[in-house]
Amino acid sequence: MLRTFNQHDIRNTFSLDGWWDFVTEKDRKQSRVFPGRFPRQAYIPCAWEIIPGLESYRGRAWFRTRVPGEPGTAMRLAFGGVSHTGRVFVDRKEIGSHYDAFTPWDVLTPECEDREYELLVEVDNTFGEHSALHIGNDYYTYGGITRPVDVQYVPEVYVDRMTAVPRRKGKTWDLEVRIVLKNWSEKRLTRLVRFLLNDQELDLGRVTVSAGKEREISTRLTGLTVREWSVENPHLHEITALLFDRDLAVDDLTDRVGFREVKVRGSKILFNGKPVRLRGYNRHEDHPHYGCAIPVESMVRDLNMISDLGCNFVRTCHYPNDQRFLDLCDEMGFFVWEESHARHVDFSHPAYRKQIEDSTREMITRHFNHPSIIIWGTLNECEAQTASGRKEHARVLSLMRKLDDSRPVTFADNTMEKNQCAGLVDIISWNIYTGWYGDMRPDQAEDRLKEMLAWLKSSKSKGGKGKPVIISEFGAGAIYGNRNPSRVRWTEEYQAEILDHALKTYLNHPAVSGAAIWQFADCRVTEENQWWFPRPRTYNNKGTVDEYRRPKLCYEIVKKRMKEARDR
Ligand code: ADA
Repeated sequence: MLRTFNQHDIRNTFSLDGWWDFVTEKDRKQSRVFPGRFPRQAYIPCAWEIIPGLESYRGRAWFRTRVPGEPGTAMRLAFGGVSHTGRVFVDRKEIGSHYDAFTPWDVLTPECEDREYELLVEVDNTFGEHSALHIGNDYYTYGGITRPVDVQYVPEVYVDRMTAVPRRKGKTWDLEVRIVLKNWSEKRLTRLVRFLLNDQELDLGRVTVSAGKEREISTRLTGLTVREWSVENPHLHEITALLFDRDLAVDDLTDRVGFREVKVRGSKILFNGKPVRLRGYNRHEDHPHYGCAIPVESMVRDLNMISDLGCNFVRTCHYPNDQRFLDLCDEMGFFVWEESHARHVDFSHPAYRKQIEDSTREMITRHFNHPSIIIWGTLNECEAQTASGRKEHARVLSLMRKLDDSRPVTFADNTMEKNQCAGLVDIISWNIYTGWYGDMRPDQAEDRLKEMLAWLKSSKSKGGKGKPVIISEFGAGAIYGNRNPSRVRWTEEYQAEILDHALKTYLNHPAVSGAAIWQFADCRVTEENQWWFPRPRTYNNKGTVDEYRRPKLCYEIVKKRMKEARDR
C-alpha cells in the first residue's frame, strides 16, 4: 500500500507489490527493444542492490508483471517512487515516465478492456547529462521500484488530488479545501461532488469537466471546533471527496488532516500560537538490508529510537520521503522538515531547472496534507554565496510559497558569512560542524555560534536579522565499535564529545529554535564522489547508530541532553 491507511472505499484498487519478473540490461541476451526473457524475479518494492551480484549495479533494468483490465474504467498505475527514472509500457506501448526517486507519480491507460495487460517498467539509476539531482553524492542513489505500486481503476471523471489548509481563528478553525478532478474521456462530463469531514457532509454541487482536462473546485469550512494535532496529541481527522454520477457514487479519495498552525513571528517559530523548539535528527532513507526501499516496520523502528532519544523532529535530508514515513510522523507525533531533492547540485546542469521544479512541485502538491510537515526546505548547501545563486534560491523559494502559503520555507546553508540568501527565507538554517570540519575544537561550538549570530544581526546578512535560527546539521563521524581513549577522529569517544558540546550549546541557546543532529544512522554513499575526502567504508559514518541501528557511545549522551532540554 502507498499509505498507512485506506484511501478508497469506492474506487477499486489493489497493490502490485510482490514478485515481478526482473532482468538487468547487462543480463539481457537479445538486443530487441523489449526483453523477452526474464531470468529472475524481484520482490517489489525493492532496490536491486539487495540482490546478490547487483550490490553496486548502476545501469538499467526491466521489471514485468501482468494486470487485469476493468471495462469502462482507466487503469491508473500509482508509483510511490521509482529510483531514479521509470518508463512505463503497457502492452509494449510507452504510456509515461518520471525522473526522481523520491516523489509519487502515476500513469493512466484509458478505456480498459476485460483482459490482462502486460506491464513493463524500465528503470535507470545512471548518472550523467540526463540527471541533475541524482548525482555522485554523500548518499547512495539506488536502483529499482523502491516504493509501493498500486493499480487503481478510475471512472471517466475521478478525484486526482485534494489539499486542505487548517486556519486557526481564535478558539475555532477554518478548513480551506481544494479538490482537483480529472476527466480522461473524450466527452465533457458533469458530476456531483460532496466533501466529508468526520460526520459533517457538504454538497459542493455539480461540476463540469471538459474532455481530457482537469478542474479544481474549492470550499471553506468555518467555525470548526475540533481536536487539534500536536506531537503530544497527534489527532488526525479524515477528509473525503466523493463523486456521484446522478445518484451513483462513482469515485472517492480519503486523506487526513491535523488541525495545527505553524508560523514565524520575529525570531520564534510558533506552533498553535506558542514558541516551539525542534530537537532531532537528519535521517536518510537507507538500510543495508533494503537500500532506500525501507519497509514500514523498519521505519517504525527508526522513529521509536528517535522518540526514545527524546526527540520531536526529523529532517528528511535531502529529498521527499516515502509517504508512509510521513504518515507515521503524523500518527506518532513528530515535527518534519521535508525538502525537495537537492544536495550540492549544479545550477548550470542542463536538466537542473526542470528537475528541481518538478521535485518541489510534486513534493508540496502530493505531501501537502501531512500535519507533521511544518517546514519546507530545498537546495541543501548549494550556491548561496553568489548573485546568480541568490537568484536561483529566490526562484525556488518563491515557487514553494506559491504552492503553499501555510508553512515557512528555508534551506540548509554552509556558506555561512558568505551567504547572500539569508533575506530570502523564513527561517535561517546552518550546517555547522565545529570540531569536525575546520580548525575549531569541540568546546568552541558556542564561540562559533556567537560569531554566526553576530553576523546575522549585522547588515552583512542582508535581511537575515531577527529571523528564527535552526542548526540544521552538526555532528561527527565514528566507526561503530571503534573505542579508543585516545579520543582521536573516528572514535566513538570523539563523536560523543563533539555532540555533547554541540547539544549543550544549541539546545539551550535562546536564539536557537531547533537543532538536528547529522545524522540518525550511518548511510551508504556513492563511490563516484569521493574526490574531496574518502568516506571510510564508503559510508557516511556520522550516525548516532550505525547502518544496522546499533547504538554508538554517543546514543546515551544524546538521550540525556535531549531529555534535559525536553523537560526544562
Ligand atoms: C553536509 C551535507 C550532508 C552531509 C554532511 C557531512 O552538511 O548537507 O549531506 O554530507 O555535510 O556528513 O559532511
